[in-house]
Amino acid sequence: MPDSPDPHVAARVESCASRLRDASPTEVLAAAHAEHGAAAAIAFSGAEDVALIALAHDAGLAFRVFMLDTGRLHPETYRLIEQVRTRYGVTIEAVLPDADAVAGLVRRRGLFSFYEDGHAECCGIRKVAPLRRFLAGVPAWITGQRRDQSPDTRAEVPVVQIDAANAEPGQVLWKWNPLVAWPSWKVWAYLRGADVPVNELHHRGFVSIGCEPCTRATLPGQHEREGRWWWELPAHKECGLHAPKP
Ligand code: ADX
Ligand code: SF4
Repeated sequence: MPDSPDPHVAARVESCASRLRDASPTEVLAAAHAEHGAAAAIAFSGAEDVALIALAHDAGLAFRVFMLDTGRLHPETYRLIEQVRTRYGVTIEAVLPDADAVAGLVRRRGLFSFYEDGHAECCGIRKVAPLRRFLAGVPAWITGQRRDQSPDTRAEVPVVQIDAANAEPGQVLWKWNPLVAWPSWKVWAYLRGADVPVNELHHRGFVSIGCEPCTRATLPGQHEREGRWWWELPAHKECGLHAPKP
C-alpha cells in the first residue's frame, strides 16, 4: 500500500494545483523548476510530448529527460529521440527493463502475449517496474499527459499531484502535467509554429504513439486512444504509468 502523503506536502501540492489551474505549460514548467530545480525529470515517450522538451528549452529551464526504452518502440520513435537530443542539446536517459524479467516473460509467454490476455503483464515488466526504479531517485517527474487524450481515464488529471502509486515507501514524489489543459490542436499549433521535430509516424496517420505492436494509425473521426491496445476496453487503455496502484 502507498503511504499517505505528509499533510503539509499534500496541502502545498494542492495549493500549487489551484494556483496553476489556468497557467500555461511554460508557467507550470517554471513552477516545477522553482520547486525542484534540474532534479525533476521529463518523461519523454517520443511522441507529441516533445513539446515539453522544446518549451523547457525555449524558457531556459533545465530538467533531466528520460525515456522508457521498452525494446518494442518504433524505429521512427528512436530516430526522433536522437533528433531531439542533438537539436536541444539534452542528455536523454534510457531506462531499460530488467533483462531477466523480459527473458522470463518471453520464455513463458512469447513475444506477443498481450494480444491473448491484455497488456498488463508486459507493460508491468517493460514500463512500470523500470519507471518506478527510476523515479525512486528523483523528487518529481513531468509528463505529457493531457485531459483530451483519454476521456475514460484522464478527464480529471490535475496540473500537479502527489504520485503515491509510483513512489517508494516514505518517498514524496511530485508529478507535474504541464500540458494537461492543452487540447491536441494547441500542442500541434505550438509544434508547427516553433518548428519542433516530430515523430514521422504522425505523418502516416498515427496520433497517439506507444510501443509498435500495441499502436496503430487512426482514421479521421476516431479518438486517438483507439490507436492504442485496440483489442481492449477503453477503461483498460492505461499501461500503468499513470494508473493508481490497486
Ligand atoms: S501510456 O500510459 O498510454 O503509455 P501515453 O502514451 O498516453 O502513456 O503518454 C503519456 C505520457 O506518459 C507521455 O507524455 C510521457 O510523459 C509518459 N510516457 C509514456 N510512455 C513513455 C515512455 N516510453 N517513456 C517515457 N515516458 C513515457
Ligand atoms: Fe508490452 Fe505493448 Fe505494453 Fe509495450 S505497450 S510494454 S509492447 S504490452
